[in-house]
Amino acid sequence: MKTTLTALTAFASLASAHFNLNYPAARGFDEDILGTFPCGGQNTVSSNRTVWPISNGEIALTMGHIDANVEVLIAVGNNPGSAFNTVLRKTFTEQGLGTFCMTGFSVPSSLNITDGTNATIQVVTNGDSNGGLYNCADITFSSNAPAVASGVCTNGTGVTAVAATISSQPNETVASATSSGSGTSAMGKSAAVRGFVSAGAGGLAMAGAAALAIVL
Ligand SMILES: *[C@@H]1O[C@H](CO)[C@@H](O)[C@H](O)[C@H]1NC(C)=O
Ligand SMILES: *[C@@H]1O[C@H](CO)[C@@H](O)[C@H](O)[C@H]1NC(C)=O
Ligand SMILES: *[C@@H]1O[C@H](CO)[C@@H](O)[C@H](O)[C@H]1NC(C)=O
Ligand SMILES: *[C@@H]1O[C@H](CO)[C@@H](O)[C@H](O)[C@H]1NC(C)=O
Ligand SMILES: *[C@@H]1O[C@H](CO)[C@@H](O)[C@H](O)[C@H]1NC(C)=O
Ligand SMILES: [Cu+2]
Repeated sequence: MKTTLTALTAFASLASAHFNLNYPAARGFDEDILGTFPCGGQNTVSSNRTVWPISNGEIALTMGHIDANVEVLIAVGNNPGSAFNTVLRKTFTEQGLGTFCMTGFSVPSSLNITDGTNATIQVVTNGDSNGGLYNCADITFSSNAPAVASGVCTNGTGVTAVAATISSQPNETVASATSSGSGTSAMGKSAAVRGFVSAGAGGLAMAGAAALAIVL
């Protein structure tokens, strides 16, 4: 899938693979190394930080898997490396393909955030059978952060969030998020099978791209 997807970058806006971090702006994106901890291979801090609010922040993703576990963490500082020690949103399960807008983020007061504090947000997801997927966004906190532009942070049709059936982090789960309606344990062989099924359904959703991939 890796090489065919690389050949299909023209379809990127139609059929996004894995997931995209759209807002606050990601450092960059390389889907081939999105599984590289801590920031999907994007190790250089952006020179262009998004001004982001101290309370009621929003994070916009595009989901390329039919379901995925998602967690959001933060590290304070100008270049915090991999010190994503604070959880902003604990692991939950997202369901559905397309745009996904997480709302209501507030930083814990224990972090002593003030206007002008720099930090980096880390979004961890899964959805593939081989561990976590990552991206990061560099921000500057401001209590006067501008509102997110209209249309940037929305939920696609059928995109929703449910409680996760795991308590660990998305990068520590073996398989995809569980689908609603499946009654058995989220771990082990059945989960691995569901992960495979999810990947297949995601591929089918990319109808034109998948057809071209067969030719390639
Ligand atoms: C800087 O970031 C803002 C917000 O993400 C974006 O609108 C703008 O185009 C960026 N500017 C440059 C030069 O990258
Ligand atoms: C935050 O980062 C910007 C560069 O993106 C830098 O100019 C500024 O001094 C930093 N702020 C603090 C408080 O270190
Ligand atoms: C998963 O991500 C968290 C948050 O950044 C990190 O603390 C942990 O070490 C990661 N685990 C693995 C197995 O990479
Ligand atoms: C926040 O400020 C308090 C009081 O000054 C201090 O004890 C604490 O260590 C600070 N926390 C951080 C994360 O800097
Ligand atoms: C998108 O859906 C999630 C999960 O249901 C919800 O928490 C969030 O508030 C929604 N976003 C918007 C912009 O309504
Ligand atoms: Cu993927």
